[in-house]
This record gives sequence, C-alpha cells and structure tokens, in this order.
Amino acid sequence: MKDDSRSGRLDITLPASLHAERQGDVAILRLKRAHKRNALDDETIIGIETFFTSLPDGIGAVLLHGEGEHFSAGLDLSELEERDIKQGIAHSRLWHRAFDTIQFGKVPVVAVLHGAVVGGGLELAAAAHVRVAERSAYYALPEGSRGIYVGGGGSVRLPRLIGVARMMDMMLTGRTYSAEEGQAMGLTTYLVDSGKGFAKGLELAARIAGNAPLTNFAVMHALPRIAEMDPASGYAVEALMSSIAQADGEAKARLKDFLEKRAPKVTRGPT
Ligand code: 1HE
Repeated sequence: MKDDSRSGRLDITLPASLHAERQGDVAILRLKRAHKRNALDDETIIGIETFFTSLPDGIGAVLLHGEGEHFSAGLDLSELEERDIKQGIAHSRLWHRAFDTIQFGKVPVVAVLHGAVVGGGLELAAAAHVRVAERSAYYALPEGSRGIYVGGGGSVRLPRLIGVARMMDMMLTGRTYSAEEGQAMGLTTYLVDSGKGFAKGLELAARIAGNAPLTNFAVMHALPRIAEMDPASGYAVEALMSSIAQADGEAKARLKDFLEKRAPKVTRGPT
C-alpha cells in the first residue's frame, strides 16, 4: 500500500459514471454520477461488469464506494418507461451477470455505504464480501411503491443477509432501516462515523489483499456454496478445499513464518 509507483489510474475503459484507480494492491471503483445520486443506468452496469472482469494481475482486493451524498439511488428509473417483458428479463439478467462478477469474481470486494443505499444500490452492496457503513447510511427497497420488483439479484442475496421476513417488510411497507439497524441485523459488519468509511474500507481491503490468494478464493467461491449444501456434502468439499489451501507453497511459507516467530500473533485489536 505504501508503494506509490503502484498507485494511480487503472487502465480500464469505463463510462463517465465510473472512476477506477489503484492504491497498491487495492483497486478502487467509484460510482461517479452524484448528480443522479449514483442511479445505475445500463451504461454503468455494463461498466461495472467490465471493471470486475478486467482487473489486472497484482490486484488483491477492490474497494467500491460512491461519490456525493449517497451510495446509490438504485435503478435509473428514467430508463424503465419503454421496456417490454422480454427487455425487462434481459435487463435483469444483465444486472445478474454484472453483480456475479463482483460476488464470484477474481478478488474480494469491500463496499463503503453512505446516505441512500436503496433498491438496486442495496442489491449492488449485497454482492460485495465486506460492507462498511457510515452513520449516514440508510437502506430501503422502494420497488414496492414504484410498482416494480428487485431485479439485481436481491431476492437471492438479501434474504441470506437479513432474512426473508425483513426483506418482505421492506418491500411491502417501504420500511427504511438506519445504519445502526443495518449493522445490528448483519447487513454491514463495520459501522463508522460519516466521512470515515473510505479510510476504513481501504484499510480492510489492503488487509484482504495481503491474504494468500488461495484462501481468498476459498472464502469467495467455496464458502458460500458450502453453506448452501447439505452438511455431508459440505464437509466433503470443505476437506478438499482445506487440503488444497494447505498444500500451497504460500500456506507453507506463512506457517513457517509463524513457527519461526516472524508472523504477528492474533490479538484482540480494534474493529
Ligand atoms: C434519479 C434516481 C433514480 C435520483 N433514477 N433518476 N430508486 C428509488 O426509488 C430512489 C429514488 N430516489 C430518491 O428517492 C432520491 O433521489 C434520493 C433519496 C436517493 C436522494 O434525494 P435527493 O433529494 O438528494 O435528490 P433528488 O432531488 O431526488 O435527485 C437528484 C436527481 O437525481 C434528480 O434528477 P434531476 O434531473 O431532477 O436533477 C432525480 O430525478 C435523479 N434521481 N434517483 C433516476 N433512481 C434491478 S432492479 C432495481 C430496482 C430499483 O432499484 S427500484 C428503486 C429505485
């Protein structure tokens, strides 16, 4: 992270609504459409897919955040008017593909949430692996009041984070949850003062980027799938995954470092 020669713009062609740069091993993707409250139009969704599929070697984690007062106002509602059923399905599948490149992409993603995190913005946040909330963040699924339904994977990801009952409540009654409530229900795992989210997210992303790549792969790709399996299958896949990780040279070097007293101990640090 201190190597400035590895900091600066990332050479990925993106729409004007997105900005990419790197700081050391961390790639930073910023939603940059503050005048529309970072509403997600097609161009931005395709840009997100391009970004996550084009990450260069040497990037170990991504930090995702939004410019302006809000993380994201969700789907760009101005693009919705003329769509028929077939186009609606294609649109939803476009979001699925794009957000899959986040959840099941190359490296873990830390999302920093502030202000409105609503509709498709919440679906985007749900595709990340670690979520940091600033105290200004609030969460809503206004699809119900707009006469539409989630289409960016929300029905799959959000119940796993907050439960079907809470998601139903949000969609049926328009209920909004605060940053503190989101933290208590497990939607986020870090809660920081407003203005402090980026620094916290960057610190976490740098730490994640320092993990053995095979461990990060296992956590991203094996863990959520094992969690969906029947226990017997899960134990079998876990045994395979752990033996593969252990056999890697990186694990051996790290274990040697610990046994020869070169690695830090696990301490009760601040979160
Ligand atoms: C937008 C959008 C948008 C703002 N699509 N243009 N999402 C929603 O239902 C949320 C709609 N947005 C809001 O409730 C508010 O904009 C906010 C609470 C997020 C922010 O309020 P505020 O007062 O700071 O901003 P604003 O004045 O409402 O908006 C500023 C501009 O952004 C304005 O445009 P302008 O041309 O008049 O300046 C707004 O029209 C525009 N804007 N949000 C388009 N969402 C895959 S399916 C997912 C389904 C969903 O995501 S449904 C949820 C949609």
